[in-house]
Amino acid sequence: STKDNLHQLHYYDHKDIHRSQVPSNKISFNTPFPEYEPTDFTAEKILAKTTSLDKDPNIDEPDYKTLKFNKFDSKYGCDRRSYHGNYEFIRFKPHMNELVPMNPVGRTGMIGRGRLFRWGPNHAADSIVTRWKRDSKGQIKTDPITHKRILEFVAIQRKNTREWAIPGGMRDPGEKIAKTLSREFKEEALNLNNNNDYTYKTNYVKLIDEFFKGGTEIYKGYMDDPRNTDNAWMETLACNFHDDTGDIVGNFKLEGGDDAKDARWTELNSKLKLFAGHIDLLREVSVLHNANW
Ligand code: RP5
Ligand code: MG
Ligand code: MG
Repeated sequence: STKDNLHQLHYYDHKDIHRSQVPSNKISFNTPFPEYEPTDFTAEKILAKTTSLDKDPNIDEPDYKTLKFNKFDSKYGCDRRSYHGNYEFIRFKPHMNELVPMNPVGRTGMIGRGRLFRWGPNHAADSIVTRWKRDSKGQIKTDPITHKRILEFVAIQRKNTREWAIPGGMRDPGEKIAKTLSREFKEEALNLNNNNDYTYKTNYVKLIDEFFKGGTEIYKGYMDDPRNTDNAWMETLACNFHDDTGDIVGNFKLEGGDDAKDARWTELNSKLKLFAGHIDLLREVSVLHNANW
């Protein structure tokens, strides 16, 4: 099922830092793996000391002990709960006493936080905005083989990996998840942060906020993301916002912004090659609308 796919671990490499190999039968932390020597990696940017609460302290800082794991941590405005229930803890290294969150899916070949800001779950939200594919007369197109109607979704191209993806991003401290969904879409697919036309922007924002009230939850849980480590991982809430008539989103002027370099309407089907586990989210959307896949 989709949920199982999303729990896969693909062992993506970080640019020049390589994960140690984990055979598929040794992914689970319950399986003994005494030879396991994970790469210890936390990016410079994450390690750099700061007073900002956007980023968690390192294990050698006194504040590390004050983090409220498996709880909502009000000091950081950060939800440290996993969608999969309470996560467990593991020694950072076998000879060390410090305990760190343990990836609920299993070993990734890497310890530390990699490029992630938080220990444990790092919460994100993904907006799957869809409409029917139509011909010039406005008729919905169907697939010649399956005879099912074809959906289109808004895809963005990520600046960091150049891969196409669903627009989405990290939940800001204290932010409601519904806000994350619309904010990231406005930033990445509409580039509204860089639009100075005030009238255009306010009208547009009203339209979009209204449209974003009618979402359907597609998935919430672990995301098989290239940044995941044994101690820090992505979890996401994905929502579908569907424009059945095409009259609302049809007016959206797509433009990549923030961490996206491009944004486009893209046919939704099983042949897409997308970032992380995003293809599995789209499959669920095709099922929801009984659309071609
Ligand atoms: C993925 O990373 C999520 O599905 C979401 O799309 C994304 C959030 O990270 P950034 O886009 O902020 O890098 O796991
Ligand atoms: Mg973003
Ligand atoms: Mg993003």
